Amino acid sequence: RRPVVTFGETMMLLATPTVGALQHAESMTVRIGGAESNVAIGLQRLGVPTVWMSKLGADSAGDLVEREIRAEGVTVIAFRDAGAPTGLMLKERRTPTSTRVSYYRAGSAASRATSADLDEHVIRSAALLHLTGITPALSASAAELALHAARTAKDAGVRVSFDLNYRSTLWSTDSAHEFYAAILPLVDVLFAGDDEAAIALGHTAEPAQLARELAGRGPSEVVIKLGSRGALTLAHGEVTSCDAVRIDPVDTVGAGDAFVAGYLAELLAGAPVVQRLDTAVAVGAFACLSPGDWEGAPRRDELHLLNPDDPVAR
Ligand code: KDG
Repeated sequence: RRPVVTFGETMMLLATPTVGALQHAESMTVRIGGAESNVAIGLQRLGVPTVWMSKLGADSAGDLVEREIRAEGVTVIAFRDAGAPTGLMLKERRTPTSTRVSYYRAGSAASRATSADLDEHVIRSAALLHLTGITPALSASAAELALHAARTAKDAGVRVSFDLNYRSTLWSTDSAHEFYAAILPLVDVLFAGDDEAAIALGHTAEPAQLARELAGRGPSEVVIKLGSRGALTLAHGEVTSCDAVRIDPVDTVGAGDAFVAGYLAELLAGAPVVQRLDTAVAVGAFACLSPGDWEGAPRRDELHLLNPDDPVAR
């Protein structure tokens, strides 16, 4: 089977295990996190082969990132840059229900990636190329890389999916707008939170209207993620919506990536839109039920565990 291919930055993730300000934490847990590898791992757990491409520092954090992603069965193609570190992310649980994320990734190895770091052959032979709005926010060369990857896929007849994943701390809305204008005509399936869609369009509107306006810029399928309010898809002019699964979240970071993995797994299996959405919200819910950005991603045979009538698996 042809794999889903993605390119992105994955960081070492240090998280406080207890609630409170970081300066009073006695220890930190060592994990990894990155939107595109979160999606790759989510897909791999659902049985879809994936390739994750990136650039890492020639350091221990890079070894950790590479080992963890490989351990999930994802094929890793990551060049090592001896002149720049692997990015770092801190996660603090300042209150029991809120998480504060800080990045230490300016000048990281991934931010120095250029189009030359792409394996074009791997992209051309993919079932789908998945990109997010984080990569182009890292640097001008990474933005050029993302566009080049999308063009390479498009020219080879490979479908392109793109998650807006807007990060206000990484770039300005002006730079984001400029990039969206360039990439949206190359995108087949677009994912966005309703807040992100509003930023991309420059105004707020009802989710279905946001989807219609985004579809007008190129993508044939637009999926709006609404968190605890569910999700909707606009495809072939038709809107399909879906409720969220009711859960008590432990850690919502990474839920959007898990949602994308669930959606793409069903899309690639040829499932109808309703089923794409149902699996996506279930996989997103799973990600919220474990600490960490991707660790909670389910295997197919675990999806039924969210069913409240069936709480014990024997
Ligand atoms: O989407 C979850 C991500 O926020 C996380 O895993 C790290 O890639 C990341 C980012 O830039 O925030």
